[in-house]
Amino acid sequence: MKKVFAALSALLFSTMVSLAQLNPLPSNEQLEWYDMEMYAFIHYSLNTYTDQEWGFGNEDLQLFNPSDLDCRQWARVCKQAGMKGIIFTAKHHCGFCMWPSAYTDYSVKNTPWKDGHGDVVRELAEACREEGLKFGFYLSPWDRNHAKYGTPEYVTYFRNQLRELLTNYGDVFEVWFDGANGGDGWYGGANETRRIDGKTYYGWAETFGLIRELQPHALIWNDGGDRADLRWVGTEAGNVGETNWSLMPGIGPTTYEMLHYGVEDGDVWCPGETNTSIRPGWFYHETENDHVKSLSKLMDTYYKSVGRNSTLLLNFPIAPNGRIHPNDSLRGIAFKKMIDEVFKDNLADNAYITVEGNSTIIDFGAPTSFNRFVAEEEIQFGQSVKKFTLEAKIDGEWQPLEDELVEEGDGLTTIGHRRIICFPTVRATRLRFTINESKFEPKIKKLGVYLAPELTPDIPDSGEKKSSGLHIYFRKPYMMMIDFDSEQTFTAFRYLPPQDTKDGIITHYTLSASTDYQNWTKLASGEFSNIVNNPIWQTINFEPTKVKVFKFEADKLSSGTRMGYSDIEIIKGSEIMLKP
Ligand code: FUL
Repeated sequence: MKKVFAALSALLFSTMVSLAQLNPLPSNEQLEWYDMEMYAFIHYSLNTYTDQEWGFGNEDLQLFNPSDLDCRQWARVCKQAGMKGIIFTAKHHCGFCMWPSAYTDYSVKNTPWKDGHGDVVRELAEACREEGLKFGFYLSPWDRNHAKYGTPEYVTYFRNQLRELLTNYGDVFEVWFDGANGGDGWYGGANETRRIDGKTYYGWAETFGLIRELQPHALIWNDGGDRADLRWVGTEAGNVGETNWSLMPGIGPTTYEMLHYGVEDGDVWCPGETNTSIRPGWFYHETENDHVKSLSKLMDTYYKSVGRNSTLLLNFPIAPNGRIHPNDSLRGIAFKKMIDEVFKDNLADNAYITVEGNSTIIDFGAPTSFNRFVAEEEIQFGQSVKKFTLEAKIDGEWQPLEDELVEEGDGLTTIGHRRIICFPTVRATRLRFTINESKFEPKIKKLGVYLAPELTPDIPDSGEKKSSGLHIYFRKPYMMMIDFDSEQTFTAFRYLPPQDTKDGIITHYTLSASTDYQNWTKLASGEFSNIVNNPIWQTINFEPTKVKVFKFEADKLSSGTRMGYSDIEIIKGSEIMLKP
């Protein structure tokens, strides 16, 4: 009898194991993470004072002396903007530490701010606790300041810093390891290019082990190597695929498709976190003060992240005075108010609901106007739904509804934690939701039907190409020329990289000018930091210069052999006020 029992339990156990393999499940921490829905990124470092996106690693420590640094203001703004936590750039690629690390001199302790006695990480962690927000940090693995970067000694340094952040600042909900490893940097004065293999160099298994030991509830975000708890969604534009599985293969390289859409038969639970900034850049730039994202753009981002089985990690940059700029805080708070307004009244609550086979029919009893549909799966049992349809009964006829935010198809694919479908307002008596395909018996937790107010884009995008009036020609595949009928005085050159491909994006450039096509003056050369992941307008400012012809050379491309561009803009001295 005992033997039979043992055999039966062994069978049961192995069936459970293989079922678990077939249907990986989220951890409790991942379940709590979905429910956070939105949390903030804060980008603040020496870059804030040099107007850069990536510091080189030799920026002057004397620059860090904010007049009015107030982490409580950051926490209050984020809370009012509906954020449930904050992830802070404790160290960005330049290597400058926002806490007084014992392992480097390149930190707040050697700046004039609070005579070197300040600790931004501590002030923020405390402010988060006071406001009831969760706290997390970004620790850049790439360090353009450290002399030993590229050797095993640096990895020890990196882990020592990680230990400091994990042990001195209370509970941490997420640790963010950026995947960027651009190559060149200051590196203690060596001033050279160093390449590492991001998948192996940092010894992720051991590094993750440290986090599991010191902060067992922290989630790990990583896009450079071993699969962690959360994945990047392959873009910084603020959207994940309409098909979005929370699964990934446990090992092996990832492609854009895998990151953006997840992998239906993946064997580990690794949901996508959608990260984007409330402005074009991650760090503060005065020239972007009027380019804070519009309410309609932010709502679009919300539908394409939280509404697609993901969360939204929304960045607020800190201005040089040490506070979130009023343009960003007002927009952030308006964003939260708009979300509340859209979802305040679930029309399904007062409707009569029946189930017929795979269909759920929501009967409103009378013609009712709506334009949003929400469905949620019981995600703790796994993600099941592959395909569904939606129909509205209008004037006695069933009419199909489609997701208006997708470019191809009806967009009615996966559901997961929460799926929001947007469509033009219909006036219907009933709504029919049918699950057509699923991986296993689906469990639906909630259905919602809403009427969102119409939004007029508050910052209209005219779609006008700024380069259309310019005379542009190429001397070589990597050399663009722009000439004018007569000499003119210019102060800035702006480049918008290709928007639909990564081929031909210029990462390093040289800009020269001439008045006679023979004698050239170099105006600037350098790097367009983070341009591949965030392909936004890049501005090159220079002293007012008389120009008949510009020569814009691509010293390095992200990939491909021909420089690409979406748009070019050249600014005359008096046209707009730009920072010198
Ligand atoms: C990128 C970084 O290179 C950017 O500077 C920024 O921190 C963003 C969140 O991740 O990959």
